[in-house]
Amino acid sequence: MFESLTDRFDAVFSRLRGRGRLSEADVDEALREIRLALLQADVNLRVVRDFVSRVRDQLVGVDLSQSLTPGQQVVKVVHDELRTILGGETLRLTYASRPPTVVLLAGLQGSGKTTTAAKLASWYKRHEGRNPLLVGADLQRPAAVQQLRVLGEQAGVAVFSEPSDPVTVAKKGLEEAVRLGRDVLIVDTAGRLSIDADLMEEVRRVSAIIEPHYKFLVIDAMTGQDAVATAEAFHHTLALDGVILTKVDGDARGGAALSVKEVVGRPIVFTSTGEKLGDFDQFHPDRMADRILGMGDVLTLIEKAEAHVDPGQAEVAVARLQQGRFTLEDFLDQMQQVKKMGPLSGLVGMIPGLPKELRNAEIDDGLLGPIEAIIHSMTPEERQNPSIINGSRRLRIANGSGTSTTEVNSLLDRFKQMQGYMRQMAGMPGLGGRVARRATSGGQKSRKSNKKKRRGR
Ligand SMILES: Nc1nc2c(ncn2[C@@H]2O[C@H](COP(=O)(O)OP(=O)(O)OP(=O)(O)O)[C@@H](O)[C@H]2O)c(=O)[nH]1
Ligand SMILES: [Mg+2]
Repeated sequence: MFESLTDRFDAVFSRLRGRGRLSEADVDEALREIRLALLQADVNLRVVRDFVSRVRDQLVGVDLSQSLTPGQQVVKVVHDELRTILGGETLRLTYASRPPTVVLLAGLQGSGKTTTAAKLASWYKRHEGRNPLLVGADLQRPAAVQQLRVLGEQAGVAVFSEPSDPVTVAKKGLEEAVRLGRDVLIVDTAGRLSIDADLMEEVRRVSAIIEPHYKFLVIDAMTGQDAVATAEAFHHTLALDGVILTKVDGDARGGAALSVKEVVGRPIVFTSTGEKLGDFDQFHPDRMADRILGMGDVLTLIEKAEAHVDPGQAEVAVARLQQGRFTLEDFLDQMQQVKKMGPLSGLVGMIPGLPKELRNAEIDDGLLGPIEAIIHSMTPEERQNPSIINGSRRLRIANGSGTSTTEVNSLLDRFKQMQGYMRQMAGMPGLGGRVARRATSGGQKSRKSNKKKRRGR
């Protein structure tokens, strides 16, 4: 999401950067381009107009000719306004004093409700240490409850449903959660092709009976402004608490994300970025503004690492790196841990200061496949000590992994190079220590949060 917008902003700001002073004409020109960029990102017209006028007002207040860094001033103002239209502060999710905390998901057909229900349950479990129950209240499609059961199993979360009617299922689901002592209840509901009175009446009745603490609308980012119109209609009936934006991975423009809060008055709470359970993140307006302006999103990257990377293993890996004892086996472990964090192309956008060419480079997760296959085809001894890999071993590995000896060679060369760098870094005073310290403090933090999770259960 936002790739093209990031490029457009990048172009505007690089022209301003390094300028000693900015004339009024420079600012006008920049604002005109920002306006165009937002419109091309499919942002709601009224939102664009307000955005540009607020940026202009703030820039008038700043004497840019006096400022030492006028370009940066403009960036700051745009950043703050972006954060505002994305929702300002991150929505803090709280818990009912009398559990369970009830979450209702509503939305159009195919928007991603059922997938999101399972992802949200998994998020509550993994990140918050909660013990959720899923409720399948979509009885329109015979397969809908089965789909939720399959996804629930993947997430390790129980699913309640029965073939009666949505209102009864929701009510019994709530009773079941109380009986089982579950602290979060997530209710999946039926969707329809277009907004119709039946749909609205049904979710309204489900909502009335379970009185959710959170009513979230699931919308498909790829449908752009239509999604925003949908949100307005649902908000009218249901008084929403927030929006969950799905299929962000397929939406390069980001128009829905940038318009929803201003148009509907309700923030985006989560985004879904792929088909896998872990492709789901809490939405932070400030971090998103950073990302749009090409400043990266280190915090989300760290959180993903904390949720998916085993801190114990990471510590061992760092220690081995420093001692020059990092083997191909460790390399394979690390690669598999990184893969758990989601598609590589999604991670790259979070790294700050990356040149545009790299940020937009097509990163193919498939590239990791042959590397894994090559390492898998090695004997444990070869993984520990690649220097024993001679011509015949090389051929065996290439055949076993379905690659060529050239590919095997290139992996071995790169690995040797990497070991060299690592030994150099470990030899540098200070640096090795810093890496180690960071690894240990990260580990401690994770352990602490695990403890918290256990207490929560
Ligand atoms: N790429 C991608 N696909 C997604 C995402 N979220 C959901 N999908 C896919 O979108 C399709 C529809 O998702 P569902 O969860 O079944 O949608 P739903 O709203 O429950 O649909 P109905 O119950 O029929 O109304 C499925 O194929 C999902 O795998 C996402 O964030 N990214
Ligand atoms: Mg569904």
